[in-house]
Amino acid sequence: MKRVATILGSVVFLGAAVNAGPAANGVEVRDAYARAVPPGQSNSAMFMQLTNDSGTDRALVGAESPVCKAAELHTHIHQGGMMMMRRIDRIDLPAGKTVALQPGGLHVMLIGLKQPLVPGESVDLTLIFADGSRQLVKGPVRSIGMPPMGGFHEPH
Ligand SMILES: [Cu+2]
Repeated sequence: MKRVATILGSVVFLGAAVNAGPAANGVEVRDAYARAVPPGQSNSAMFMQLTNDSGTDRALVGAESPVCKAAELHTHIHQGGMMMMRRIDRIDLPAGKTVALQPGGLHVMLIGLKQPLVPGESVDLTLIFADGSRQLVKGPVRSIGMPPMGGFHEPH
């Protein structure tokens, strides 16, 4: 019993130390995960659901992760019949809404991976919001069939 209490205490303490204030921030992050990539691949992406329960519009303006040189906010656009990624400055999080970062849409791009992303491992990502607050997110590495919109042909 005593041990459980100690562990819980340290988790709470770590959370408070890392986050600029998740409660004050009011953005709940769920289902965060990173895409597994084969060794030698230098980029990957991270996905999640962001629910803004704060009652005020928020926006994601950046991210950082120890697994890569730079993390960027990206979206996909259709251009000339092709799906292309584009860097964006912010992802708006309207009050009361859930915004999905998912394959084929918005995502956090992990650029210049410093280590292979192997399924079963976990990736730390710090989300940076427009009001300057930060929130640490941990997500498992998962294998996912990549290209979106059914454009992926699995070799037999
Ligand atoms: Cu991207």
